[in-house]
Amino acid sequence: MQLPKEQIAAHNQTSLARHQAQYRFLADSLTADGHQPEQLLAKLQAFQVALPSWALGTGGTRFGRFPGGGEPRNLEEKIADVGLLHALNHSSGAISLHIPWDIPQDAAAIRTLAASYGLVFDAVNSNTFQDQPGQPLSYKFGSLSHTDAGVRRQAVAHNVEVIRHGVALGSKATTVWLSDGSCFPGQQHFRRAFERTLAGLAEIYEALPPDWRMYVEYKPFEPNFYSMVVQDWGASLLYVSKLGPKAFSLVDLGHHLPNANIEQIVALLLMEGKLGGFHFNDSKYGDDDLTAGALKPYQLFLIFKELVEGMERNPQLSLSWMIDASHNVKDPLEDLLQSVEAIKLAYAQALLVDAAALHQAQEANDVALAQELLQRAFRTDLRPLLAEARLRAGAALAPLALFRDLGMRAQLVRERGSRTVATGL
Ligand SMILES: [Mn+2]
Repeated sequence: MQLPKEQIAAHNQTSLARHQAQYRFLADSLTADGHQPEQLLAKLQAFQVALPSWALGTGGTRFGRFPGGGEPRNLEEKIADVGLLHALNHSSGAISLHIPWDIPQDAAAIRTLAASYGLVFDAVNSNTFQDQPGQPLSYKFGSLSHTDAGVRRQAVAHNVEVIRHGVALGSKATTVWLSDGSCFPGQQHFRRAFERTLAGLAEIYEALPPDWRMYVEYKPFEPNFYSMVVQDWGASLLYVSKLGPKAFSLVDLGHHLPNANIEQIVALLLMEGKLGGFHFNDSKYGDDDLTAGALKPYQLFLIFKELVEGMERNPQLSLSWMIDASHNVKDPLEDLLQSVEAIKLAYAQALLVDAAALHQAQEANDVALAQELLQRAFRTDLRPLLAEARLRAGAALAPLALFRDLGMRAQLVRERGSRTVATGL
């Protein structure tokens, strides 16, 4: 479903006067504080967050799944959904595919279709956490870390095939998340499992084209509940340091134990030049099932404060931004609009931090001032700035309201049916 620009413009007209008043007020106060609203707008317009092909349908838990209707039935419809979101917010100009759920039959046609929505392909993702129909060997006891060399070869070959699909689509990175690990003490020898995993990753690394990167994602538990072969940022950093300059750690916000200081992890990975990408989501207990910013917007801001510092220190820094979430009760498209908004808001707020003053406060051990400086930025309502960036890009002032006012979900249900189920988790 293509969203005509006139429809967006007509909807924007209904709230334009109110927006302009709010934006003028904000721009004046930002200017008075020494900020440059035009520069902030340019940075916001350039910031794009990739959407994963598996987040366009309703997810589920092992207890059940409650699809909402109108879900994309194939890759073409997934691209159409991301295209729709990008038309609404002009911030989701990339899609990240999951192989084998989304193997393109005709890569050139898929590229052309994506381009018609203004989309490019972000990192491709492999899957050795499930067995696929017809697959000769099982991943029940692991993939790259498996005791059987045949299983390890099969897992390497799959990852190499994922890279091949990515090359055909114009992607430049592959993300490897391994579910390998053990459920019980004694089940797996930690060191041998690490060494086998490293050997497998090295073979995949060898298959990377020269301008490609590999992201190694970590997770402390699930589906294995005693140990994971890439359990935390330390393990990920070990692997990517040993692999070489094209390997980087990937931080998924939901892949930490409760209360982990993720912003500190981000700062240190940046220091080492080994932060490659991000999977955004929010989490209270485990994994990645809440909308980014839904629960801990201050943490998201603190993470972005480190990212902004890293980007300013190294303007060549190239990071992959992606949402990785599952939606059990919300409309997936509405949820993704909310996620992108929360991510960009945290980014914009982080851009307001007075880094020089914070540095001084830190060196002087002025703890109260350091907190003031951070919270002054965090408590600034920058929503009109985000809306202005969208307006200037031809997108919607209020993406979620437009999605609802035009009855887009109902249209999708009419087009695709009420019992469609998207491939994914
Ligand atoms: Mn992830």
